[in-house]
Amino acid sequence: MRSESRCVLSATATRSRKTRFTLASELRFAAAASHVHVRKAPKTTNRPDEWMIEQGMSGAVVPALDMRSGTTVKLPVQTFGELTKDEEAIRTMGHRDKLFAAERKGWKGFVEWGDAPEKREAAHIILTAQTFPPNPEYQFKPIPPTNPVLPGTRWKMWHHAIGSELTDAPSDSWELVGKEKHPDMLHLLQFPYIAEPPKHLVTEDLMTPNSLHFVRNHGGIPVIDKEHYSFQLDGLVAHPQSFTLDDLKDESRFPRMEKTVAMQCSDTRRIEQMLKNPGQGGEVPQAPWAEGAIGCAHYVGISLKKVIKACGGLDNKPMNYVASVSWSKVKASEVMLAWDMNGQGLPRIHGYPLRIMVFGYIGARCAIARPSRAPMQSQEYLYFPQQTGKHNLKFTDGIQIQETPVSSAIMSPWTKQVVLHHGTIRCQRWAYSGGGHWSQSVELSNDGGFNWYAAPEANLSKKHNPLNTQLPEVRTAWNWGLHVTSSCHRIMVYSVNASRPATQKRLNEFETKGIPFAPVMVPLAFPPQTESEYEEYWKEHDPRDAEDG
Ligand SMILES: Nc1nc2c(c(=O)[nH]1)N[C@H]1C(S)=C(S)[C@@H](COP(=O)(O)O)O[C@H]1N2
Ligand SMILES: [Mo]
Repeated sequence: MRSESRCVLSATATRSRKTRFTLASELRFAAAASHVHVRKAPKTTNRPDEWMIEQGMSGAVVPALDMRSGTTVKLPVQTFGELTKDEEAIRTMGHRDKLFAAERKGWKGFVEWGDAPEKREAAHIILTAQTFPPNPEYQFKPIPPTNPVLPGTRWKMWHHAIGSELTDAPSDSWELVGKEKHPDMLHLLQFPYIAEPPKHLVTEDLMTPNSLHFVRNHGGIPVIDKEHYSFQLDGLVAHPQSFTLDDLKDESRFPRMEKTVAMQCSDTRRIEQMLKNPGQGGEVPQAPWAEGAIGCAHYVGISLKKVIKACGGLDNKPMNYVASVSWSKVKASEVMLAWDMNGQGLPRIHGYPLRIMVFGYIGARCAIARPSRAPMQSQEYLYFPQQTGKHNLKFTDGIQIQETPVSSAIMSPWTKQVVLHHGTIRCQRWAYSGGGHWSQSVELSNDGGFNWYAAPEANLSKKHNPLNTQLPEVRTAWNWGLHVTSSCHRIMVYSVNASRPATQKRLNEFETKGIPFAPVMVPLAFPPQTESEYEEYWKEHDPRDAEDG
């Protein structure tokens, strides 16, 4: 059948295209019909998702190829068994309500792990005496088209497994989202809560309203009563002290400080790296960030340097979380204890009643100093050189990320959008020079990066000391943790230039017929030429086929 169809097709090669197509589809129809009658379908050994696997669209189930010997062998991939729970081991830990009871008056949903090794050990045993569902997030499955995008099932289950003070953490956190965040937020992870504003709202104003500022939580949000709040400065100072909020706000002791700060997560624009390979890192399964994880707000507070001074200055003891922010940064008063964001206090979801802001450093440094969060720095926010295989990565090989990268993003148009224009495409974007510096120059290329056009100076905000330049391709700085995406942001649009007469004519036809122009991937809604135009063409044109013989 097949060779016959080939023969028929070649015989029709000099006929018009249209005729050829008709013949081919008739033949295919005949072939399908004879198949049903004559042969019984043999049993397949394929998986139903065979095609997806072969095309690399189901990375989690692609077998590794073992070519270490003379023959190539497909290796089995990791699978997950039934969920298990060792009730006895959990019972021996004692009452969870006692183990993880409320610790501080006026603090709900807070458990101190760092200073309580026994408690940490008990929690560790409880969590390892049972299994939880495997990572269901985007590393294994396509990203769901929902909002919240990811539910964070395992994080919720971990909190419920600990119980007591942490039982309500997931629901309290979500309730706070409803109260404090804009209804248009794109919730990437429901718990711990991670969200960014939609693109059109990112660039609406230079300043980001609190309700639209991105959120990156690593756990629940403790509900803290400000009367019972105190800020403890210990470990690194000569005379450790505890301060109430009123102490810190006392202007006779600490001069006020105000600053407009652009903060971004080290994972901003991670999605571009993710599309190359989901990578590795504790954070990766949680935060498929796009370009909205950047926000600019005005903060009021005091310099951490002044508080350290009030505690007798630095002692030469080893330091914890804050130590990882260099002393020079503190000395330059670039580390701030802030209690106000855009004149509206500090939202609970952003650290109420007090948070640290480290100017020009990744968001992950903007926490309150806690020894328990040290692993975040030493094991999570690392930039791994890509030439080292994931199987060989050691935490000590990673560069600890501090300064924010140079970055920019086109927020409009979007990739795969159809743009109708008269020769000019308007782009909306943000640009940031990294490390707290403002951009010197913002340039746009319409040919994939060969020619660049600078944005007019009048459109740029005030700047300070920029030096960094973006790499052209995301692949150039791809890293296993998918951190600090700093390459040029690329979009791909379908350009329809109505300043061309033929294009305008076609657009008019769509308009007359009342048919929307997009999407461009559907079959043409009406033919681009009439049948007679087509015939006319072939009367006047030679098909350019060589004479046989
Ligand atoms: N206590 C605490 N501080 C924290 C975090 C956190 O999970 N807990 N996340 C950090 C990270 S990774 C970032 S990017 C910023 C985000 O700040 P935002 O959620 O207020 O926008 O806070 C940082 N400070
Ligand atoms: Mo972050």
